[in-house]
Amino acid sequence: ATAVTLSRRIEDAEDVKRLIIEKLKYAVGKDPEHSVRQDWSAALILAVRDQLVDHWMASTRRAYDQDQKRVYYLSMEFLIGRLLKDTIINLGLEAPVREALTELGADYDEILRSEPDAALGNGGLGRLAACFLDSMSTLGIPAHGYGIRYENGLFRQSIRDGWQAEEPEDWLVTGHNWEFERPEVVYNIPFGGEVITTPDGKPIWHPAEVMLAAAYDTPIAGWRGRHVNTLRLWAGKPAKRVDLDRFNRGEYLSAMEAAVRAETVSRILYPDDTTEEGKNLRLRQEFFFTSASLQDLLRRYLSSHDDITKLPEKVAIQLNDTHPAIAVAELMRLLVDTHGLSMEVAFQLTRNTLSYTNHTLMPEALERWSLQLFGSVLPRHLDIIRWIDEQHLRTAAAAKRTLDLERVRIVDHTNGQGVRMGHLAFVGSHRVNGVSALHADLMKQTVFHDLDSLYPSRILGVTNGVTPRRWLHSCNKPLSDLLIETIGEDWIGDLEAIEAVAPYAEDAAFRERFRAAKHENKCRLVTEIQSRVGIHVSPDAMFDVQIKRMHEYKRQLLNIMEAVAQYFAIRNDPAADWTPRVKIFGGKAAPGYEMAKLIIKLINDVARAVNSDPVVGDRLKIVFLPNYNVSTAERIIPAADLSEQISTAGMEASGTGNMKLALNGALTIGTLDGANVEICDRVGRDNIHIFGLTAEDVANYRVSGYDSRAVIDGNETLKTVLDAIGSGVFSPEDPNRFRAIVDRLSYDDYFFVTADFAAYLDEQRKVDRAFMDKEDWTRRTILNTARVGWFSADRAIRDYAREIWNVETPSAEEINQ
Ligand code: 26Q
Repeated sequence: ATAVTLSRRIEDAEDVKRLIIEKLKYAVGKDPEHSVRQDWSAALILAVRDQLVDHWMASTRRAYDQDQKRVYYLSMEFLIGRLLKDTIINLGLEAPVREALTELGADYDEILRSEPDAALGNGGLGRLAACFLDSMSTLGIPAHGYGIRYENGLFRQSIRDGWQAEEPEDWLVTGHNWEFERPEVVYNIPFGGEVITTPDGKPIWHPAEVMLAAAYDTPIAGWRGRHVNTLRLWAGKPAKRVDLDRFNRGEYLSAMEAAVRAETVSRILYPDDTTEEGKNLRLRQEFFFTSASLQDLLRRYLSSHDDITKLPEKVAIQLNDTHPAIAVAELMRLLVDTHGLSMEVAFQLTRNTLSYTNHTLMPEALERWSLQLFGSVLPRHLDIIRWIDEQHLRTAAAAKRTLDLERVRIVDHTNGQGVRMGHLAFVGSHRVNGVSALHADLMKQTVFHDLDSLYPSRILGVTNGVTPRRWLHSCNKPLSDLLIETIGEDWIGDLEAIEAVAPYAEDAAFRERFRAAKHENKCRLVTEIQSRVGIHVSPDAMFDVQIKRMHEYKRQLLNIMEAVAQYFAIRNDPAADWTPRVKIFGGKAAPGYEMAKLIIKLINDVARAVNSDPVVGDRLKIVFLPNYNVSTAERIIPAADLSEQISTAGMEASGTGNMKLALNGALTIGTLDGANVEICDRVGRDNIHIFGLTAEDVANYRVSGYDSRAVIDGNETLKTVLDAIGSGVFSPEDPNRFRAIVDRLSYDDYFFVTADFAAYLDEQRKVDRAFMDKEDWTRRTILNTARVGWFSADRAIRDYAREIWNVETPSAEEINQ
């Protein structure tokens, strides 16, 4: 072969200029003179992408040459957000790129803002997958993310007259310049039909329909860009585009039917609707991407290994929640039907290869498919699952204990009837993890109690983490610069090194600069609030932030009720010494979740009254920022003073916004829920504002009963707030608008909003007083930044690598050299 050495290495801004112009001309097809922002953006992304390719290929070659164990992260969601800025920073190219663009007459920041925000996820679970990709690349673990290339990601939210409205998000229309289409990588995905057993007893699946999964790859660079992994997303394609016979008969639409059906599978992301009934399309989506991913990784394994029974030594597959849990049956099917193994051997291999992360305990959120639906879409898999269930049942029966066998079965035979995907994932995995210490504990006590007793030590906790690259270094330049100047830059690749800044909490000059960084971020957000929602807020007020999906258990309602109480208090005594606050909300409600949408309306109705009341002025402002997504998070988090983490104890599996906000120097007001518990342990009880019921209190109340009526009657403030909301004080044009909310709290306060109301208000007043003491507040925020280094996604990935995947990771020193 001819050895051709191509190099596009960048040494300086001149190189960047040359490469951008080259892309502009030969890839985008534009003359710089006539290029618009979109052209510059495409050219820059393509030029930066080129920089990844050599590292990418070297990473792949290394994994092959050294026969390294590979990690596959299967997730229905990857909430990536924008890639350009982080990639440029990871590669250390920010200075030359900025200079080059300036010289070319293009605006770097404007180009960054024009990149679409890839919202291929709902919230925490999807963003965690994205942070983990970053960390696996940073740690040099040979890994693939596998997911779906949704044509439409999470809907775009707008606020019309205070109500949420949804529009489709077309992130692909401007072209996704990061990805490489892989037309040669396609797999058959069968659906439906029936299983017929041959005379010699071999079951053969005759699917009714076969479609294709086509691969699209996005390179993912970690810190310093040395190792590059692949995010491989699957798009649905028809086996044949048009039915020519039909077309020739003039049946143009029906000639396309199969194509439309196949493409539908990757058309749209389900907006997390935990109460929604399972849908046929959702099951098809789950099987589609899981099957394609397993076929792909088996092909890769077999291309350099001939003994399939050694699979678990070279492959670890992580299931991000139950969404890809069908992998248990699909891997069995491929091993048995395609590779000729026995069921027994196939099951051993499957279990030793798979592991499962659970992200929720809420019973209504646990996936379960009716036997009817499951059998009609995946008949062969239903047979395999029944076989696994039989084996599992034998283990359970042999384990002498007094177990209700019906409750541990994968296939539920009681009146509910159906396949329990959590049980399937549990039984088919060698490790099952929760996402915080408390959550892992509650898994053992509640939904997985019986399975835990059958398979002790299978459950473990791996507390979530966030990538410090995106969530501090890149999104918060003022603070990152200050940290680098003060303690160096080791923390970027080894976040626990940020602890070195703790002593500076006692240094008045440093505190002044820490405050200045926060102030700069707040001023930027003030401008954004003004331009996006037309509300003027003061950067000197406390920025009190609750940003997350809208859900009753997250209790945005408790937060806005506190605002109402505070509003009335201010009106009663405007001259008192109030701590000025801006309450900032952001979050989407699932389109079918009426209560969550009503709470958005309530926030906006209260905001309207408060913000326009001249008596109140700067003492209280309420802002709902529409279309909360990764990019807006990157601007809000650095500007936050107070982080609201106020879920009903026992219901938030971990939370990750709590980590991002503390890292960026916000104090937390929160319940002892999810990872808040561990944040409290690390920052210290004096540096966090904890209130309310514990998970244990909540569990006890659920047994003994809780009387919210009595609590409301015993608390004047609470009564006043609820009366006002329920009687239309904030909705005079429709006085009954919020009746349903007040009724819910009065008769069936499932999320204990009324129970925690008084404690929450007390703690908020302590926060007010604490904020007034500027020096002490800053001291405590510095200690938060300094002490949350453990919540790095790098640490979480090291835990997975060691305790679940059995793969090596480099030491922190090796990362930083
Ligand atoms: C299920 C069935 C049908 C349609 C949609 C879904 C669905 C989709 C998304 C169910 C759940 C989700 C997302 C869950 C999620 O984001 N959980 C969060 O995961 C974070 C990462 O571990 C935790 O920090 C949060 O506490 C947890 O709520």
